[in-house]
Amino acid sequence: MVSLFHRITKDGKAMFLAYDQGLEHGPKDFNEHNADPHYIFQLAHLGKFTAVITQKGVAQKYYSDYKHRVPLIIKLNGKTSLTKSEPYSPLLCTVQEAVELGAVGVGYTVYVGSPREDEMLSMCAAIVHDAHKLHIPVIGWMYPRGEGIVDDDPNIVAYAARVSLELGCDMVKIKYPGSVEALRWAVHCAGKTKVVVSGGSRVDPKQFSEDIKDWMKAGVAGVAVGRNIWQQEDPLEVADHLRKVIF
Ligand code: FBP
Repeated sequence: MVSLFHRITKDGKAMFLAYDQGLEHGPKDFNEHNADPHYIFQLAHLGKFTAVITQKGVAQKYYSDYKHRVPLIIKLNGKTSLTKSEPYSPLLCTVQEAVELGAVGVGYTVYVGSPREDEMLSMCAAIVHDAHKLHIPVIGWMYPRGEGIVDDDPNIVAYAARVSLELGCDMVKIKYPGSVEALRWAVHCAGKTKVVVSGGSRVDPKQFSEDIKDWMKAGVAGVAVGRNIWQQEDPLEVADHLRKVIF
């Protein structure tokens, strides 16, 4: 049987280029080159990423030129970093709209532990229902957040990974919980839901490749990385290293 995520993986492995930071963090993450979505889609294509992740607006205005070159995942919710209210990420795009824009996968953030977690959990479950009817895989961005929540606490990261399985997500994106053992436990708890790790803020490229080697040892399916690619001086070189480590 063809897997639900065969269009966004290669040999069961994922190497996603994340580019939703324009909404999540704003232009402080960008320079003259990477502020331009064309630069990113080109990079995703030349760097042989298995998919690129954007919000719907970027997809609407730029993706048509790259449709047959790199698969698209649309992030269905998002928020800016300007608000100081409790962690909540509203829905901005439906599964149907995402598919019409060419997406072959969708992503949705749940801030596990937020006082508004209930809204995000039920929305995520509804998205899984809609997406699966269209044979579209769902990636849950499961980020523990809220008062008193330590977001890289291994038990909480494993809990977040498990939540994605309970909701029916096909993949879950988590942050590195600080050790290979903790990551391995999160992968185990996620069961048949595949785990991808997010990149985080930019580090030395050699260090980054070493980190990813460790993550792969824990049994993850791959990475969903943004700044550690498109903020680097030579992003294609980093992508080459990444491919060697992942595949
Ligand atoms: P990076 O690899 O650049 O960290 O991107 C991963 C990601 O999950 C993005 O998809 C998202 O925009 C960002 O991190 C959100 O990070 P945070 O909520 O920690 O600011």
